[in-house]
Amino acid sequence: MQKVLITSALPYANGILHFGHMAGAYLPADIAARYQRMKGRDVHYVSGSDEYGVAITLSAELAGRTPKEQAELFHKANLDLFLKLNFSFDHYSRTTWEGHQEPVQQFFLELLNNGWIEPKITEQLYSETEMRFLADRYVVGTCPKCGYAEARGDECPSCGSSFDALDLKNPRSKITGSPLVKKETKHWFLLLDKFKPKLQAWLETKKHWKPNVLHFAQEYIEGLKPRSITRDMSWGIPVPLEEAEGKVLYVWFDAPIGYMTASMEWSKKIGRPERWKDYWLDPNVKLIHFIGKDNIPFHAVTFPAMVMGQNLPLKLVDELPANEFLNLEGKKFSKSEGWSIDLSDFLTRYTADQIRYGLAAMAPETADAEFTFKEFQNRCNSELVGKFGNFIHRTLSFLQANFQGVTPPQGNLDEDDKNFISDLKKYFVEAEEAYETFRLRKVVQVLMEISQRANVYFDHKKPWALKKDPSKKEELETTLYLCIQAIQLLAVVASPLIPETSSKIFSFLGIESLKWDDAFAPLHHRPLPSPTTLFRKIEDEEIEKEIQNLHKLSQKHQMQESTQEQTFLPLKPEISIDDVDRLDLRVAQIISAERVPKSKKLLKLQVDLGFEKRQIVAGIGHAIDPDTLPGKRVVIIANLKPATLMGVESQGMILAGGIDTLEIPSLTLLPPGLPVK
Ligand code: B3M
Ligand code: ZN
Repeated sequence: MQKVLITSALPYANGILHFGHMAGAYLPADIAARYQRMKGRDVHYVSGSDEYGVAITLSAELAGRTPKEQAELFHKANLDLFLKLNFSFDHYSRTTWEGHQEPVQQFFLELLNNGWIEPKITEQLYSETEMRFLADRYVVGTCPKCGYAEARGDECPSCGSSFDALDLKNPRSKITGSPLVKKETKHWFLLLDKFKPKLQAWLETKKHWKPNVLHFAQEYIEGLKPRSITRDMSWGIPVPLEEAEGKVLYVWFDAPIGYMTASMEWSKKIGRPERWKDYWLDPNVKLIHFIGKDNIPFHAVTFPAMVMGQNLPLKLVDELPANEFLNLEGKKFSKSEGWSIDLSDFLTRYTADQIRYGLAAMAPETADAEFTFKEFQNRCNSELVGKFGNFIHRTLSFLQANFQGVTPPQGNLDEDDKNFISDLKKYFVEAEEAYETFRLRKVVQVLMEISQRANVYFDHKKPWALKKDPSKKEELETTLYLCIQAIQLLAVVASPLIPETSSKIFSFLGIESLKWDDAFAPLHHRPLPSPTTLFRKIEDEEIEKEIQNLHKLSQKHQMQESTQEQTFLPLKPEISIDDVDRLDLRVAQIISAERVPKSKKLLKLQVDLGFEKRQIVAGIGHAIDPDTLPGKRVVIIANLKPATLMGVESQGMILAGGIDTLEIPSLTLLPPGLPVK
């Protein structure tokens, strides 16, 4: 049996996936997996969250969370979205699961032992203000290839190039904006240039790949250089060498191995720990990576090179159907600019199948494409309701009204019937070709052609007229029989694309499901249940509201950005009332205040709690004159562990809403020592 191994790019667990991602790397994979299973093939379909690397630490830092908290949050959120959209993963893993580390380190060690990795003392970008090396997304600068000014340290979102942060012009810190300097440190390099002949020969066998993917890969191979695969940071898979303490592997080194470790985790889960090998070590398996175009260099060149350097005969990618980008209403999706649709919110108003259908119809397969609400409405209404749903509904209602819901026998076929069947068979072949070559727009198109053709047949045969003429009984039965046959075909062809709807249609036909090749299976004399509505119509007002909401959201973001960006720090992770309860807040009266010698900021305060006196060191001296403080009443944290600041003991902490509001007026009336609620 043909084995098929399907992967979707592991999304970074640093944000919620949007329509663009779904249409690019995710929905096409699920549709392929479902189709391949219907073909009776042995399918293994995995993905998972990419949780290491700077993409996570940086976004966590900006959000005031730990990398672990950040990854946890978005792993759950994205998995939730996938489930709501009815994704059929065999397993959805995450790169922080405990079984990921060892195989990744093993990968590294084999490449090292086989001479494909070398250490080198190099200069890396260092921030003197932050006192740390910065790499990848911590660095912004001008793209060496296209001149885009906001390129990231390892890749350019504008032209898709992938490079080293040192290649950027005018590099600066993403966090502080400060310029970066070069400083020496030791790193390990994957000698990509040495793989060039192997990679070139291998790519020769991939002539059937999409031109965009193939050209990108070929051009990229031309300029291959050794590439650093280690980083000076702590969030990641440790480099498995003693001399590399404190260094981790670059996220693009560990992430693609995550496909394989996802299969390992799945194997463990199903209690057959060696099962992953049936997919990863069998040369007859077909491996398909579904990705967005920005991930082409890593999947067409870097990861294959890493695989080529292993001792185990691991699978190399066979198909790489990378998609282009999906835009939204004329602009790029941008969460930060509020130009985005919250998918989980959208899913409360529209069904998973409506969204799957809309995305497939607008998929960016050969060029960047656009998602518009109007087109979404139009596709859902005039196609799903008007053509597809209408044909199914009119046929099955007719059957209920005139045949007591029982499938009639097929009689002799006339020319119209024969033409109808032959067209249906032709469309079926086209649909199969489209699925085999991952062309979702074509699938959508064929599905509508079948619906359209079936409606034309129904109209032409006029069953409502045939039923009035008893001599036409057999013709009427045959017409109905063939229409139900067409419904069965529609259910099969639609199944990978809109699985929930297909299940419903199958249930209308009194069956659970069908294999792909059984699409024309004969329909025996069977009683069918009454059909229900498949799709609701989307009203103009709903779509107007969607468009208005998008514009409102983006305006809100623009306003917030101008006022908020510099002024407010992001909120810290949520705490519970129990956390608050642990603070003992008391009113205290300041007795005296003086400066701590040699410090600009620190003041030494003596305060009276009513039941005892305390010394507190407060960092407010740069903004307040100590002479104004004696006599004032403030709130302090009275159970804070004492600390020593510049040699002076501090037995508590003053709460201040800001320097100007150090004194909270209503409290000045309260006696010292009172607990604050
Ligand atoms: N996490 C990039 C991305 O989400 C990266 C893909 C990894 S696939 C091994 O676009
Ligand atoms: Zn660029």
